[in-house]
Amino acid sequence: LTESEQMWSELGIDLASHGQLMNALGPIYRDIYLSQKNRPKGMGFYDFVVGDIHGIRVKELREHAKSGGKVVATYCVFVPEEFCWATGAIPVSLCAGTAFSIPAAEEVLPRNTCALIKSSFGFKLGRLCPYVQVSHLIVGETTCDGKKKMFELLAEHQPVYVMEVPNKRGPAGRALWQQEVRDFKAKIEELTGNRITAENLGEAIKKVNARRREFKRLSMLRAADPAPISGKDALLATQVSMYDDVERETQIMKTLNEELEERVKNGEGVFPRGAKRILVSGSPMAIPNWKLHHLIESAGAVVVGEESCTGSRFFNELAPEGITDLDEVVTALADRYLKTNCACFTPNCERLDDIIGMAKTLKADGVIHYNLQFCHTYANEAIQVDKALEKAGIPLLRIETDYSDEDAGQLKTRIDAFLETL
Ligand code: BJ8
Repeated sequence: LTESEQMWSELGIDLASHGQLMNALGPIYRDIYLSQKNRPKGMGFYDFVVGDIHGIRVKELREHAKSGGKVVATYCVFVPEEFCWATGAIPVSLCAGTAFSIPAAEEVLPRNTCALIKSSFGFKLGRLCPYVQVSHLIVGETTCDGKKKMFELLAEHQPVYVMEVPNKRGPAGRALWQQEVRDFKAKIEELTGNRITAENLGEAIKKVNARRREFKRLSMLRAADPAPISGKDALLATQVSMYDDVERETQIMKTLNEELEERVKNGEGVFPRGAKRILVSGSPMAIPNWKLHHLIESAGAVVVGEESCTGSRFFNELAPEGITDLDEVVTALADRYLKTNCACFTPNCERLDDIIGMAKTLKADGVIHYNLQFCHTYANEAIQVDKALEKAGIPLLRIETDYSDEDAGQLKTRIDAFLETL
């Protein structure tokens, strides 16, 4: 066994199936990513990370665990990662974006469940993900019914803690969320044995904000024509930073942004000037879900932004800095997370404003709304998105899909036709 295989086997990974998954990922990454022309040099780090996706980072997490540190796995951007960093725990985002793990999940879950839920659950059942295996606690949330119920089943296999996210943002919803955030804080303190103070939480907030600021900077650089980076590469940077070390990511993104600033200054880009510009909005895209971006960019258009949890919802809102009273920081932090414009809220008008605002700032020619099949919140909210964009005069294409490649041909036809109209 190689060193990595030895580690995976100690973590209880099913080596045979896992080997198939790793073997499949390499060629996909080569086709989708490495075939791109004129990529920024700064993407080299991400190529390296994906090339050893279950190796180096897992090894770091394992060493952290061996020296008494905790690893906290999450599925959603509602979970305040700052509490983890403040107590010396490491948060990792788990959301899974491959059809490979779905057959294992479908032995238990109904088939008409969204691909993201099935893929996540399948990673545990199939013992395919070392990040799941290495974590001490999985944090779920009640953002949608499918996830909520899946977490009950997941708890049969591993410790799971669920945060209740309100349906409405009014005073009652806010009070509930404030309490949920406080309970989660207590849970992390209990898990790690470390107290959260105004100081360590303040430090954690600064670190996470620094990464958020670099992502906001990247987002603004993508407003240039020609776009200095492909949508695929920008998406990858977000996906990786969700499970990587926060300070390392900040540094990597800073270097990448400096390179992109030069490109913008020199009028250099990855697509010709005047290429059609698309804003993607909707459900999150977890690694290795690059399907829609790849289809759009293969058709000659460039994705200039993502209004999603693997995009703007991950970094747009900064957390409050400089508050010295612990209770006040926690309150302000909870309020920051409540501003996540997820379709789980009713109403969720703020998201419509975000989409229109981003489309304008990023000079998008059109928006493609993406929702996973069987995701009722996003599918139904797409109707509101449609109305709001029509009013704003922004063209929209609505796409519903899953992780399989079966509909790739049909999607390509629809995307080509949409681009023709722009
Ligand atoms: S804050 S978008 S990461 S919940 S796609 S599992 S909603 S059926 S992912 Fe999400 Fe948090 Fe909201 Fe963001 Fe359910 Fe829909 Fe599946 Fe979804």
